[in-house]
Amino acid sequence: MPVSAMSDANFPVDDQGRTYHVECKHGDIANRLVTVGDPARARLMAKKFDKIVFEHSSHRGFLIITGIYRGVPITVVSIGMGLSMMDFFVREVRAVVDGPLVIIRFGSCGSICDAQPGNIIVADSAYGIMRNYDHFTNPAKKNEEPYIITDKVPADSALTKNLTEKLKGFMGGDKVFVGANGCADSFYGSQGRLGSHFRDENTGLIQRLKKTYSDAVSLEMEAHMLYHLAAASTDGEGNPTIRAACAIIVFAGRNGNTFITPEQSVIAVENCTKSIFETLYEDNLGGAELHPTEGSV
Ligand code: R1P
Ligand code: URA
Repeated sequence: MPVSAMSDANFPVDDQGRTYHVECKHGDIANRLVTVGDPARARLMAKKFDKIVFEHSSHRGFLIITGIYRGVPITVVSIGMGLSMMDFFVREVRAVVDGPLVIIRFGSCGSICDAQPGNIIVADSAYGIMRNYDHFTNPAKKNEEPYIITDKVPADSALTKNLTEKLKGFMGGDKVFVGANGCADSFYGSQGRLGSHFRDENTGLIQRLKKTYSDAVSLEMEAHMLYHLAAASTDGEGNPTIRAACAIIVFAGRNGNTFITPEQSVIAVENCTKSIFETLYEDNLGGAELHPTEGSV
């Protein structure tokens, strides 16, 4: 249940202006954001803050932690999994923050390149992979491809460049890979995982992705929605208001059927947190805020 009564069916908010799902209001969220899937990852990141100034868990599973890092406010939000959760997050934080937003997704993925579990992939672009639902249930559409692959949407190039440099500095250059990320609407069928309980028709899917995009490196479930909404964001005059990038830890090695160990995960989260916070600390919000301060959250 929401914490209090809502008004406005078009964009529901409570009597204090709190959004319906993320439950954030003006003043809760910084212009510099990190979004993660797992609340435990958000809490580990928050340990690197000098202090925490706001924390809230929403009834729909969003965890918001706003803290101060080297004098600069940064908000970490854990959103759970999938395209809809990214959509809720981006639209609801956009509604309660004035000025530009810079958002770095810090997630996990499966590698379809040489990157091994524990390595980091920077998604310099992302594309969608959707099950073509009608293909499976409408005999007239049986000839269509079982999966729809969208065009690539680029990440913000300056943000990606700085993030990649920081990750290479903290992790070592040989552990950081850059390329196109496939963002699927399932962990299973549309990431080419095989099983016998459903007709998924996906045995050749990963090969098709690599053929479509020679720089295809990884598979996860939110990056394309983030880049798409950043590209579709507008200040009313056609100028985008959101810049975005992604650093994703390889959890599953899809080529060699390997998986990350807990120890590798701890090291990766530690080094990525430093890299992401330093990248956000140095970002000047496109010149909108050259001297960020603690009081500006
Ligand atoms: C699947 O296990 C989840 O892990 C990945 C996928 O995108 C999906 O959300 O990212 P997170 O670790 O950020 O949740
Ligand atoms: N997250 C995904 O979406 N896929 C993987 O293989 C690993 C993490």
